[in-house]
Order: sequence, then structure tokens, then C-alpha cells
Amino acid sequence: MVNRLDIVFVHTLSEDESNCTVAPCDEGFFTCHSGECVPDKVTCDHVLDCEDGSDENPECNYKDCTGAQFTCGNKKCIPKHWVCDKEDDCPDSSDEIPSLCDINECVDVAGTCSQGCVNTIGSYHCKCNPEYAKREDGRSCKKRDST
Ligand SMILES: [Ca+2]
Ligand SMILES: [Ca+2]
Repeated sequence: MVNRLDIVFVHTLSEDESNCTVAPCDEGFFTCHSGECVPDKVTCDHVLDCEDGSDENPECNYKDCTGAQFTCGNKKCIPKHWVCDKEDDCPDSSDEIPSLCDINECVDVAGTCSQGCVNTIGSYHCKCNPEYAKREDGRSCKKRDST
């Protein structure tokens, strides 16, 4: 949570910017750099509310995550066990990206390959034993012609 003082601080900094041509929003609202008005309370909440994302700005005083927490791409802290649980908790999906949450199809999906299986990040491919060749389906193998 961001306390009230932080929000006022952020707002003041934005208003101090020179060359700023956008009209300020009503009290209780934050003026996005793009000119939109969003409620003060949605600034620095790790969600991009302004079209240009300026409600999540460098002045946001995000807390560092602890060792038991995962740091989302938007700097939000979530419990580590929420990572790769198929729910977007951040919510910018950075806890559910394939490079982080690779599924081992070779183990998790029954009958993936008839012989060997090689798991790769975000995918997999099948392998056949030395005397076998892959069938067109890419998953099953047939014995090579001995002639
Ligand atoms: Ca926000
Ligand atoms: Ca998650």
C-alpha cells in the first residue's frame, strides 16, 4: 500500500514539471502525462491506469520484495508460490511467463512421445532410438528400413 503522503508527493512532483500543458485534474485525481485523470489511489498500485503508464512512475516508492517474495515486472511483490500457478497475480503476467513457467511436456503430458522426449523452454521435441526414424506426426517412431 502507498500511504496518502506518497501520493501527494507524486502529484506535487508532476505538477512542478515545466512545459506541462495538460490541465490538472480535479482534487483527488492524478493527471496522467497523457492528460487523462485517474483517481489518486490508483497511482503506484502496480497497475497501469494511465494510457501512457505515467501513474506508475519513477517517483513511486515501491518496496523491495523479501526473499520469500517474487518481484513482478511491475515491481509488485507476490508470494513465491504464486509464481507459475496459472494465475496472473502481478497482474502484468510476469509471474506466468513461459521462460519462468516451462511445462515439462515429457513428464506432465502422457504419451507425448513414443520413445525419447526432449523438453525445451516453452516446447518439446521427440527423439527416436538409433534404429528408428520419426514418423510424420513428430511423436511416434518407426523402425528404419534395414535395406
Ligand atoms: Ca496504477
Ligand atoms: Ca501466478
